Parts: sequence; C-alpha cells; structure tokens
Amino acid sequence: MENEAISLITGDITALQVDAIVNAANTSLLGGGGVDGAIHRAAGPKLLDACRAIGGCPTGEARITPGFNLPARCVIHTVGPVWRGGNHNEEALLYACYTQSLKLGLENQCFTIAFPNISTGIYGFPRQRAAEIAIGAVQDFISTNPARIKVIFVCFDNENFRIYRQLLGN
Ligand code: AR6
Repeated sequence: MENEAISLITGDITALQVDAIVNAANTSLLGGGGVDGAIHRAAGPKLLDACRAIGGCPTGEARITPGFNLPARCVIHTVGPVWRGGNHNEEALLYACYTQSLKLGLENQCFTIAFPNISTGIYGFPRQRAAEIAIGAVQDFISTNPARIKVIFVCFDNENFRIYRQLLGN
C-alpha cells in the first residue's frame, strides 16, 4: 500500500506519533463528533482553548495547534465541505482542504502528516469521489514541492480502506 511518499493504514488517527494529524473539523473549531470528537478527547481540554483562541476557520482552509496530550506534535484543523449534491463547489473545497493542510504543515516543519477521510462521515461526501480527490490533491502537492513529505491516509472504516487500496494500486 505504499509508494515512497504515501501510505495507507486503518485505525485510530489519535494514536499516531507523527508530526501532525489532520482534524476534520467544522467552521467553529469548537469540537464535534466523529474524528473531531476523538481528537479533542485524546488531546485534552487545552486543545479546545487553543481552538477557541483561533476563532474559527472557513470551509476549505486550515489552522494549526499543538497536539497537547496527543502523541502527534501538531493538529492541523481543516473544514471539509458538507455534501449538498455536488453542485456547491464541494470538490474544489475538499481538494483545498488537503492542499492547505499540507502547506500549513510544511510551514510548521511537519513532514509526516496523517489525514482522515475528510467529509466522508457526518458531512456525507461520497467516499469514492472523496478518495480520488484526496489522493489527487496529495499527489499534486508532492509532485510540485521539493520537501520530503510523507502522507499517511488513515481509514477508519473498511469501505474507505478498500477504496484507497484500489486507487493506490495494491
Ligand atoms: N480516526 C480516524 N478516522 C476517524 C476516527 C478516528 N478516531 N473517527 C472517525 N473517523 P467525520 P466529516 C473517520 O464524521 O464527515 C464533526 O462533528 C470517519 O469514519 O469525523 O468531515 C465535526 O465537528 C470518516 O471516514 O468528519 C464536523 O461538524 C472520517 O473520519 C463534522 O463532524 C470523517 O468523518 C465533519 O464531518
């Protein structure tokens, strides 16, 4: 499941000891369910304080905080689009989440970055299309960027894992 820069795993993103894990947040950055809830529980209450101080994040953008009690050094919070049928710029916004997260990570010396399957849970983005966009965005970023960056796609459900495995060619 690997080429040089991209790897694929299943499991809980909060357990990873990497430079940064990405959170699929909402525009308030004040926590929620899904992976966002799991990250806040594992990081502890200081994460909420740090997010509150940031004051929100528009869809398709990213913000960074420390990881606090997480094994990861940083959390990159990005806000995926809510799926509203596909004609509301959802694809471009999802692509931007990956690109902006990687850019912000590099600016903060994060070279190993783990992503959940943004927008494919509560926000309802179709999994197959979301995976194509995620992988495309990461490959585009890596191919235009000289830094030696490693991306880990962390799938929490079997269907996403199967889709990513097929797209990544193994
Ligand atoms: N580790 C890795 N992936 C996970 C974990 C985990 N611990 N828990 C869930 N996932 P979702 P969204 C997967 O719903 O669709 C929140 O309330 C999950 O299986 O977390 O972007 C926010 O505050 C799915 O594949 O995020 C927002 O309001 C993926 O993470 C809203 O949900 C994303 O599912 C964001 O919705």
